[in-house]
Amino acid sequence: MNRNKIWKGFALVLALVMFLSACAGSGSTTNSTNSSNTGSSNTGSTGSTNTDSGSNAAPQTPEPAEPPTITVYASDFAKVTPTDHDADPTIQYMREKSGINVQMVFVANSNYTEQMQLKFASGEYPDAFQSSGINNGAAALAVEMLLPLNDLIEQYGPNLKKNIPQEAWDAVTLNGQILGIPAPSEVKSSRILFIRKDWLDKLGLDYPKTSEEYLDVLRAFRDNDLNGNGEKDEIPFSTRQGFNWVMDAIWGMWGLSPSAGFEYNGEVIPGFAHPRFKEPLRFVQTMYQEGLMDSEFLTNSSSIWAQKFESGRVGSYGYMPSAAWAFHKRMVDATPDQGINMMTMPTPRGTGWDGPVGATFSTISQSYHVMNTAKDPVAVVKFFDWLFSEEGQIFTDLGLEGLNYKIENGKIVYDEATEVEHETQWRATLKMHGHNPVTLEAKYPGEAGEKLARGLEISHSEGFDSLTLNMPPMDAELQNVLFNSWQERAAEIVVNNEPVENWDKFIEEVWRKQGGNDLIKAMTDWVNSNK
Ligand SMILES: [Ca+2]
Repeated sequence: MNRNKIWKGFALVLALVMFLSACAGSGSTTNSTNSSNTGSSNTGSTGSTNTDSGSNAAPQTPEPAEPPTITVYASDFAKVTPTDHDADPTIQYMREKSGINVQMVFVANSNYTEQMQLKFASGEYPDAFQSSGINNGAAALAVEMLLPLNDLIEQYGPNLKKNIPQEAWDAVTLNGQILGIPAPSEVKSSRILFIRKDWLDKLGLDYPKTSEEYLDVLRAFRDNDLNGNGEKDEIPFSTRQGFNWVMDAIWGMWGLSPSAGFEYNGEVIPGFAHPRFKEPLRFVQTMYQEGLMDSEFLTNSSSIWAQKFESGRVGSYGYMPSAAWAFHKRMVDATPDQGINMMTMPTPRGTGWDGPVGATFSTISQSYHVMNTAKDPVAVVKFFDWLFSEEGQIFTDLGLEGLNYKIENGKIVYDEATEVEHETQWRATLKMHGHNPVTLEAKYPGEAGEKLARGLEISHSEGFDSLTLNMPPMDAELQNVLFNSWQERAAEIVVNNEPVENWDKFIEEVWRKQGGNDLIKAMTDWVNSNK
């Protein structure tokens, strides 16, 4: 039976999610955030003050003619990396322009954090390494070894100061100490809805502005054979693997995100435990019951989900604003004869809700951190400052003139095919700056740039805060309560068409007693102590 199959698949997915989060949790148990990053006000004015000194050996002043050397460990982002760094034109250019002899060490993206954990455990310390903030990723495993950068940035980071907004600094700051260099997020509201604009045009409809109008659009997508094959095979809305993050903009019509932290009655609670969560839950139930929602939404893997929208059957889905062009292109490339025009759209306003809509703000896309064992922290800061200069931004976004782009009549003409041809894509791991209109236009001329600019513009016009955005991962059990504990019951209500009012009862009488109260206490305590 179909339902039986759905549940079996869902249980499997849930087990996998729990397994993965348990793995992630076990990695972060060594993370102690009570770090006493005391002392070492390492202003490093000579560029060679070493913190673990005490032995007071004569400072090694480098020869003035030789550029300082630093080692930087970074994920390879699953790209091809240069084999001979000293012969590679991109590495050479970066060293020459920054004035720093950067030694890149690439670590496989698939298990970057685990590998960094092993390196730290064996005493292998790079001068700088990549992470995703100080509460997650590799930096969370070595917080007590991160060098505070406040003074160095003040002295050697004019481009850092100019290009990094306060909310990004906040994501790497602990007790007033700046413990890393954040890459500010290119987007603000982190999720967005996509919709088949060509289907809207065929139907003579505008972008829906309210949740009710959105339902009407989805109904029209269901009933009008818009892919023209004579079958009622359209999937008005599709999503993947339970209530995956790609659905965030649906909850966001009522200003909620399931795992984000919201203040309610003097406590900080996750979005799904908020009484208002019943409204989007009712919306999802309506979608499912009316055949507007992919009936396999509990089990769709990301590749099956992609197959569905790439085949031109899906009318709407959610994803990241930065994919505004890439996802349209994927669909057109896979199904070129349908006249597909996938567009991002502002999040419709949920009935009865007048607060902010969209998704939680994202503040950083990645970060780099200097270890307190670094011999020349000034050189590290200078290198990252160069990455934030216009020259550095053009380098990470567009590569090298003559290799990846040329200048014709004063305009940058970028050739994407050269990236694979010359194996220059590895630069993505050093992309630190946020939105740069010059490189965006060069990289995505015409329709591509227009679609991306629209997605970014919408992303900057909506969204809301999560009070627990920078909270470190909790232990595996609480992580499970936060991400998984609510999903099965919510799916039951949606699929079995149960009264949505049962949700409050579940939260208050079941969920709170099965770990929910502990989670709420952990979230509330963290927010109160980090105000
Ligand atoms: Ca059809």
